[in-house]
Amino acid sequence: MIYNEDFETLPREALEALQLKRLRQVTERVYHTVAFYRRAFDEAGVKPDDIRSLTDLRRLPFTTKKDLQDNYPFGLFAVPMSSIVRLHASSGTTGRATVVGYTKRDIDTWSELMARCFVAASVTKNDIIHNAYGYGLFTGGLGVHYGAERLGASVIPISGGNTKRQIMILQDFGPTVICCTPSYALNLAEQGRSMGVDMEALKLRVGVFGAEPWSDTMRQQIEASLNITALNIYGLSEIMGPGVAMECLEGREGMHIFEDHFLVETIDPVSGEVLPPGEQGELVFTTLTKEAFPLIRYRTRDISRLFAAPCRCGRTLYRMDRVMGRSDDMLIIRGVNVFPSQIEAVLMGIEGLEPHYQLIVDRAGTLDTLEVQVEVTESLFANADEVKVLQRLDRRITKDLKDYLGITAKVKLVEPKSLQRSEGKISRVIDRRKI
Ligand code: DLL
Repeated sequence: MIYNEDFETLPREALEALQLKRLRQVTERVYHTVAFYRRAFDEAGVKPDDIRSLTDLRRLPFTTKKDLQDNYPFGLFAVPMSSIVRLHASSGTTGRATVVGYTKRDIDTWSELMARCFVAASVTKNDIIHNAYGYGLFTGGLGVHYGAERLGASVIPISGGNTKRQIMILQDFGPTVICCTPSYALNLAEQGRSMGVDMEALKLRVGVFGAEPWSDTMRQQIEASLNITALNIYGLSEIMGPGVAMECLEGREGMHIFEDHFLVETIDPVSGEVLPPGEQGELVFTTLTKEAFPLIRYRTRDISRLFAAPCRCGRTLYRMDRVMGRSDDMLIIRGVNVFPSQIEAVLMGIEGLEPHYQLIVDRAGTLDTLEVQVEVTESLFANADEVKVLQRLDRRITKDLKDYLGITAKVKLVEPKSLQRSEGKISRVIDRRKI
């Protein structure tokens, strides 16, 4: 099912013509309304008129998180405050929050794109949506909420936290769709089970999960524990919030990017060189229609790759692969680059382990060390009076991490339910080197 057939299935040529028209408009506008862009374009020796084709995009300078921080809070807004109807912010892990603003039309566009996401997930106005993304400055809660309302579905604005109450509502209100972070979905399933609730018997049929990296194996775990189809949704506050890209039920291989509103590139994170589709690199977005807070070539730090192949759903929009991680989350363990999601994939491939793990990075002298803490299953734990079983498992994990990723890690098997559970975005890495 497709929400906006006209735009989601545009032939590529027509789509590219629309993108160029919009790109020219946005560059013209930011040059004349945002001092930061005028300066940046001037320094790069490029004028809005120089943008004659989509490849001319490469002549424009990148915008980075630091640029946003330097212009905190409203310095990059392209409209007066009187036209702003909503502010959101993302806290980030370092430095100042990033503040983003929306005009009425921006909220309208966002609602439509979120409605597109729901329809891609087969959601209709007859569905009841349990929205456990946090409401507040985080874009997840309200972004999803407006999209659900646009579609005409019934929304339960439960927000994050208070897991016991969430489980009660899942039973009593019978929602058919759940939206939250994948780590929180697992947490809900687990707590429900421990309360004696048959989580597979709930009315839920589909989940729209995002806001943090997750693996395909984790998808299978969620699908099995809640008896649903789990789909991936991507977005970031700077570009809009949730709904920049969404997986479709038919394809389930990568998320369609709403390219009529966002121009996407992948670049080599070191050289900044633009990469062809299929090659892994950092995602860079240019907003084509945003009024309040347009961004030109924003470097997301998210590592992924683009798929140009047509999808059986009929959408002509390119897809992006699941995000491997952020370039700033990449761990370098004794010279080997590794993302937490790759470690997750190895762990999830081993029987006897729960999808709950934590990575602890430290330094011994000049060497970085990695400890992988992972929970073992209840059944294994109950029978584990034989120390041998645990030892064997420990050796297997150590070997697989070495064989598949080339990293040497110390493995620590921990009791079921002993690691901290997520109520929103989970943090997998504890970096003791900074302390
Ligand atoms: O997380 C927006 C969102 C809300 C997306 C709800 C999806 C669902 P921020 O807080 O600004 O916005 O964080 C954005 O989260 O740059 C990625 O690193 C990460 N991220 C978002 N979606 C995914 C995903 C929201 N599906 C940052 N897979 C992004 C992996 C994701 N990482």
